[in-house]
Amino acid sequence: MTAPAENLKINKDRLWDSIMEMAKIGPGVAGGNNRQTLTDDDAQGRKLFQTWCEAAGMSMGVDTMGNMFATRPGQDPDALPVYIGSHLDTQPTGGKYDGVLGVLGALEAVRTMNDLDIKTKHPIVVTNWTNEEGTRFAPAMLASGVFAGQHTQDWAYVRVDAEGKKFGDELKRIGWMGDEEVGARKMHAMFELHIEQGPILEAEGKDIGVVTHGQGLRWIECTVTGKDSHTGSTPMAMRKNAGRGLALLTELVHEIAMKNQPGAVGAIGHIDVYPNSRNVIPGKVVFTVDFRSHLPEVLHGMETEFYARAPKICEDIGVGFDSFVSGQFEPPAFDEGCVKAVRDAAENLGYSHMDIISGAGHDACWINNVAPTAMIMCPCVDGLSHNEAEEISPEWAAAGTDVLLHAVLETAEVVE
Ligand code: HGY
Ligand code: MN
Ligand code: MN
Repeated sequence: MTAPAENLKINKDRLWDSIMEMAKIGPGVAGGNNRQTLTDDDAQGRKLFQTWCEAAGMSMGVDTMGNMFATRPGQDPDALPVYIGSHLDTQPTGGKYDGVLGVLGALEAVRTMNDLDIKTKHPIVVTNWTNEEGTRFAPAMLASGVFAGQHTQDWAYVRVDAEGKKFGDELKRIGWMGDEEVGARKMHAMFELHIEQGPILEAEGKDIGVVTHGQGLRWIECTVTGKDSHTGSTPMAMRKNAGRGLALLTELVHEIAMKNQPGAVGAIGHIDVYPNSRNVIPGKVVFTVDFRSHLPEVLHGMETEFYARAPKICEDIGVGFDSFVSGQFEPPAFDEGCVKAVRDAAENLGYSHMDIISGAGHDACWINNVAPTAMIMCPCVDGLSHNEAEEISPEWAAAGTDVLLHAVLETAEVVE
């Protein structure tokens, strides 16, 4: 096996052009993207990705969760493939790079291998995971979670969006319900390139984040029940205002996270108010608490404290409280061998780098349960993500993809 030449680099302009081309599909209203999972825009993005993969000589497989797998053959047909990829679905007010860099960076790595006729022992599989964001259908990382055996496919198929549409029905409607058994594929290793979505790398002046661990997550969906009534004629003492419950529990989540600094985070991002009328006291509020920490004991402690205090806070103001966990995973520790391949690649390429813990969840967090997995991160401007103003530089994108290419060639074993 020969080590990849240290000056081996990807084609920065081709990568950037592909990212900008994908960004035209499902545009947002402020320069970013709204290409939510299982929409017609998602289907259009998938078709473009498949066209590019086939133009790069790869064959496409699709499983029953819509996960897409484009294979570049290896020299040893019995060798398990090295998987590289991320997700093409976006938040409603998403950026152009979250997930997309990881999918199109993986494609660019294959395009570069093709340019130089590089042969590897292990096949390479470029992957697009369905519904990483969990914004239309909770939970996040749904399809990689089914692939990794964390959820059943039957349960996933009946996840519903805000309009009551089912995941399985929508997957079939857009024509991307494949026939491969989800989870049947076995992996030699998996690498995911992703923007940091936080401020650390840019603040530290580093080109590359070598992701050693990730945060664990708890999504607690809560329902506070009061009584709809007139905002004008209902005396204050008679009100059962579910909106007050939301306000008090929003502050509780913030207080619990702040008690667990440094490192813990907590917020409420999803909120549905009923009937959401200007002159009706909210009779019901449904919302999702998002707690995260890279320390299991902190994550569990925050969840425990929230459950211990939230019902009493609601009882004291005369409203009801109910909840269930709508998404969760424990803090992942990535594979040391794969992490070393990433770190060595950054070092050999001369890119500044630092070990980092991923603040966001990723498909790699689930795949880490079934295959040796690691992640590569690049900085993003002001650490901003899940915002249409999300921005990275072409140089950051190229550096991350160079590291991905070298880590993959090291792991897939270049052969003459
Ligand atoms: O929620 C997350 O961390 C990811 O962006 N889906
Ligand atoms: Mn992402
Ligand atoms: Mn995201």
